[in-house]
Amino acid sequence: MELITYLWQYIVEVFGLFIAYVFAAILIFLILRQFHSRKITAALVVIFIGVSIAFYIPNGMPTTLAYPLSLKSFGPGERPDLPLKNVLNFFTNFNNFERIENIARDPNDVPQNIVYGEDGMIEVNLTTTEVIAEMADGTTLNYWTFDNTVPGPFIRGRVGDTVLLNITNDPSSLHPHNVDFHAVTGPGGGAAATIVAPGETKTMTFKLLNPGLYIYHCAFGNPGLHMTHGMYGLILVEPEGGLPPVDKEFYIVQGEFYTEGAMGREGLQLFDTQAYLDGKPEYIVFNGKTGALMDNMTANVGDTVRMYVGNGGVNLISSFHVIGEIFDRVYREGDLVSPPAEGLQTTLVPAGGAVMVEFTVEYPGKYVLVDHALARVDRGAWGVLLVEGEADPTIYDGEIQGGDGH
Ligand SMILES: [Cu+2]
Repeated sequence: MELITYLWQYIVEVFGLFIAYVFAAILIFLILRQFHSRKITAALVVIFIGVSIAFYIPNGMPTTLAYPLSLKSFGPGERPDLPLKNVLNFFTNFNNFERIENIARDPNDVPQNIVYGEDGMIEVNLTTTEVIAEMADGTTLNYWTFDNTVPGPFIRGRVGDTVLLNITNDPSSLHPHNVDFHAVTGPGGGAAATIVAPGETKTMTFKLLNPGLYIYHCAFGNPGLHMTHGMYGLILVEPEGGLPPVDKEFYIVQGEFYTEGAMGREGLQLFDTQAYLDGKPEYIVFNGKTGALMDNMTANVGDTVRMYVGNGGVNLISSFHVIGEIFDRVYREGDLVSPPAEGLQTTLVPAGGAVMVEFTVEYPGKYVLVDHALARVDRGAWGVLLVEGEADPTIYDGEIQGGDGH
């Protein structure tokens, strides 16, 4: 019954279509009877059926039902759609999927003290899951995650460290998963050694050879399909000696979600393969859902703020900008080896890449983070850093009205 409440919009749509179609056929039949000719009737019925098959069914059906059976992919992996068997499994198992209250990873969730084993190893445990959660009020998605949030956990190490990774695929999952760390040197960035079927666990170790800020993501089957369900996160490899201390660190990852229903449509939203191939996401968000970063990032005047910003993609490059601030240092594309760029307004975050930015906050107020390709803000790509403290009128003096002032 719960499934019906999630799907009622589709049911109404299909029901409406069905009624219209049946009555169109009846109407044509009634008109034909006026001819009193079996031959004409038979010919026109055949034409009606032929036109229906050739034109109406592929074009007039809601795209949800037009399952892309004929889809071709020229990629090295699987097609970017879900096997029909898995779609049916999804609906049969719908009530067994865990419901996650808030899919968004807390942007403050950056580990500060790494615990090393006696052998100098860092242990990382990841669980891949498939869950139901809200993208926006009333709009629900089937998310695939690392550890039940988007992005997955922030992993932090230092160059020369060895990571002992345990990856478990939750038994309730319908798909195998794995993990490709862009920080890993070797086949698939780890993906080749971490494929886990539902209920399975795999262990591997890898050495962090290169400092930098890196994306990790699921790369099983069609990797983009898994990533646009939410399977990505960041791994930081600090350079020798570590990064200089700052007052605040935040963890933000942009991502795209391709849904059958238009932006804002309520109910369960199914994955739209065509929109994915076209690169036209309905939702472009920071940390997995709309409004994820509205009221959870704060700093005080005088603080140095560091933001680790990733882009799970899979189609768009982010133009990351903080309204009312200038980045003092930008570690472009996550490069922690070269000297940073200084005094930048907007920086690019490639799909499957990251950037580290630092700035000191000098004046209190609300600072809005955006992808400055601004139509994406309407699709969800924004957040707020609230800065509190003394206002210095030599820096900014004016009556602050609505909007982004407060
Ligand atoms: Cu996956």
